[in-house]
Amino acid sequence: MVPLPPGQRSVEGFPRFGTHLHRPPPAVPDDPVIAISGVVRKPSEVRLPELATLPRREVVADFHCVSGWTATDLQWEGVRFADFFRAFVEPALDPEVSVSHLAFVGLDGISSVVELQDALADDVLLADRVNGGLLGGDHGAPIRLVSPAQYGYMSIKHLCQVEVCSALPAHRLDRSIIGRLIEGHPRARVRHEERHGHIPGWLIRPFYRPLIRPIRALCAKGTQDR
Ligand SMILES: Nc1nc2c(c(=O)[nH]1)N[C@H]1C(S)=C(S)[C@@H](COP(=O)(O)O)O[C@H]1N2
Ligand SMILES: [Mo]
Repeated sequence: MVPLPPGQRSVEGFPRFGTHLHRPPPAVPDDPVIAISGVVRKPSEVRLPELATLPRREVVADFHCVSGWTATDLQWEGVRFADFFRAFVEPALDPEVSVSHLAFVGLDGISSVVELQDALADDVLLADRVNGGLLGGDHGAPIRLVSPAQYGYMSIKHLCQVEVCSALPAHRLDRSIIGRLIEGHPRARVRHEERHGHIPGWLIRPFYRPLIRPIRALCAKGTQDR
């Protein structure tokens, strides 16, 4: 078995996690689209059936939440984000503009800001299936970003918008007190334990750790319910 990255503990199964766990997952629109906005010549929308023009890819990877739980050996299916970018974003770019970041936005309003180099990594998917079944509401229906090398907060569920940016998009950063306290790292690479924007990963672990036990319990309950 491959050892887990620093500070992670494995859980059974795959819990639903996120910022608004008390709310049900957002409703899936009848004709879902991924809107492309930001520094493009013209904003556009990609309807999900259009993704069928891209090659299907499968990625088996562990999923690491910054709070310290890891769901192991998830089998994701979808299209590579890099293929989506080349097919639907690049043609709309102004040759003068250089892209540095992408903001990913979910139907629940939650977003992440990812450096272009990380978003274009070979194992980053727009996934519509996990572990042999359709992606359900818990895990990001109808489609989500999956970036296995980064902490889970980058992998936006219920993806409905990709904002193309030529600098760090200040309007996407959470400037509230809580937002600053839990501020993510701009790269969030699990291998380097980049949990937080300013505090070293190992130092912040104990503050997240109390969350693991309730999550383990939630997972155990999920297994019983199934
Ligand atoms: N739209 C959306 N995406 C999100 C979140 C969220 O609250 N809303 N939470 C993030 C966090 S912190 C984690 S760990 C993972 C959890 O994914 P899961 O619910 O499929 O386990 O989703 C990420 N993507
Ligand atoms: Mo997370």
